[in-house]
Amino acid sequence: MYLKFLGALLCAGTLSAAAAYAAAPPTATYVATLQPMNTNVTGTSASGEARFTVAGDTLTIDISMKGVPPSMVHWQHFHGFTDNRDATCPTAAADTNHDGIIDLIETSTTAGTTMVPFDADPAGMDVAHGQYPTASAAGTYTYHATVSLSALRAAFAKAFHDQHLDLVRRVVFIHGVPSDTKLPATVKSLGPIPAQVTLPIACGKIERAAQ
Ligand SMILES: [Cu+2]
Repeated sequence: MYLKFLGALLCAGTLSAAAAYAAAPPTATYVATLQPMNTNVTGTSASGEARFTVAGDTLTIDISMKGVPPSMVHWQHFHGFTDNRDATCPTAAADTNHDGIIDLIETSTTAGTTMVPFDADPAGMDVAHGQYPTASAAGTYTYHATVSLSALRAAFAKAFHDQHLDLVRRVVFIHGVPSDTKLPATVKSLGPIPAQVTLPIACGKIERAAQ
């Protein structure tokens, strides 16, 4: 009688543990370690981390930066190739016009195109008009956003005819030097956007991380 009761108890315990495990959403974490770029222009060494956590339909994005030009807005995105080639951060070789600066256009050979903005509404995918973070007077900032993965995938598919965000094939760029920074005319930007706004100041390749 006692053994039978114990058996039922163990069985019920195992079942409830299994149910709890099944109910927990699968999670995956991706991290990009951001290394400085164009330090000869910034005069600082921008570095930090971008962390992406996927849990069910929620993508949580956390970016933490230091050493960025202070008291100004910094554009930030993931860039990649629309044919899903593997994007990498540019090296000195990307400076094809040899002006000593790797501008946004020169990043395209290794990193592709601007894709998803880390602004107030990433799924809105409005790169040029997004609300991006402002650095403190000490040159630091943190960014936190939660995004519906299905909404982001739908917006991504509309823009790039591809449903796959494919984070591990993307790189994160942080941009921006003060608007009064003198840049040679050889430093190119995107359309009418000033080169000071789009100048890359840090880059990191997104990699799958252990939990
Ligand atoms: Cu960008």
